[in-house]
Amino acid sequence: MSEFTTQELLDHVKSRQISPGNERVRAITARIVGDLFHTIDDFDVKPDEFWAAAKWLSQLGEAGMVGLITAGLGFDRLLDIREDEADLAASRALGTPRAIEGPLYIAGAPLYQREVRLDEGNEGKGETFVMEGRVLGLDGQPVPDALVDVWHCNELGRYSHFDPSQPEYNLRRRIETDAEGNYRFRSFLPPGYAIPPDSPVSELFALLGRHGNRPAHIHFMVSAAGKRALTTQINIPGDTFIDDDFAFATRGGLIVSLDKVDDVSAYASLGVTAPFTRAKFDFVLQDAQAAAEEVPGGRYTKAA
Ligand code: MBD
Ligand code: FE
Repeated sequence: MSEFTTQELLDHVKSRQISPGNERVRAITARIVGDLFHTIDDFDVKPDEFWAAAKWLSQLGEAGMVGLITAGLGFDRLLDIREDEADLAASRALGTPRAIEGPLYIAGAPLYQREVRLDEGNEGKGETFVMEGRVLGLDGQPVPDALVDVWHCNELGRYSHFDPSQPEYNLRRRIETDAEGNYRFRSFLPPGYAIPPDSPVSELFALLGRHGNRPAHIHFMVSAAGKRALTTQINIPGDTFIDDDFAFATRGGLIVSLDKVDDVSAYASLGVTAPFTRAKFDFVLQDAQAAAEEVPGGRYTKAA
């Protein structure tokens, strides 16, 4: 076996091939491995430190928390910034700002026409909240039969499917807009989210001197024929962490205004009997430039 310098080792790692492989994957892997070799050199990383990091990565995967770390280290927001930049570069009109999907979306939530009680089975938890509005095109025209897929955490900041104590699809619903593009739902104002304590993620964040809190938010995936599917979130104003989101996802255009509704007569079908808090919000969708852009669905569905 030959003796290698670090550079020779890197050259070998990059160049060994028994078949062409994939050029892009080869180039990106070579860059990442090279950068890590240099990081280990520059910081004089010791074997114990390297293996502690490798063990941490394994635990992160076993805990199903890779998606939490990507959000917390800014990668999810980075991808949104890059999509925005691509739209600007292509002179593509922007609709409602996109915001990260996060790692907690589940496809296939129960589907309803025009309105729904998102908080079914959660009666009495939190402050009664109704969100309503329309799905619009860039031209301001309503989009009939658009799909509004909505999900948020429970009163303890936990999401169904990731928290075994909650029923299937708790606080997750899909709403199809009516002919005028209207949707509305009743729920409660959710609290913020905090990363699980005693987890690989909290371990790293403690070492970074960072908190792991997200401000109160509600997730949406909005789609319609001929429109580009939109993944976004709205923020509830007044949260301590609104400008200090651990996932860097808060955006100005997505902080809703809350108003108090005293006349509940128009909300009987949602079972509202007392004054409640409301947010009005219209989603504006871009035009799809290719059929693939219309397809809603979680990030792993679309990933190759
Ligand atoms: C969440 O609720 C969330 O939306 C993100 C992005 C990361 C962790 C928890
Ligand atoms: Fe969330």
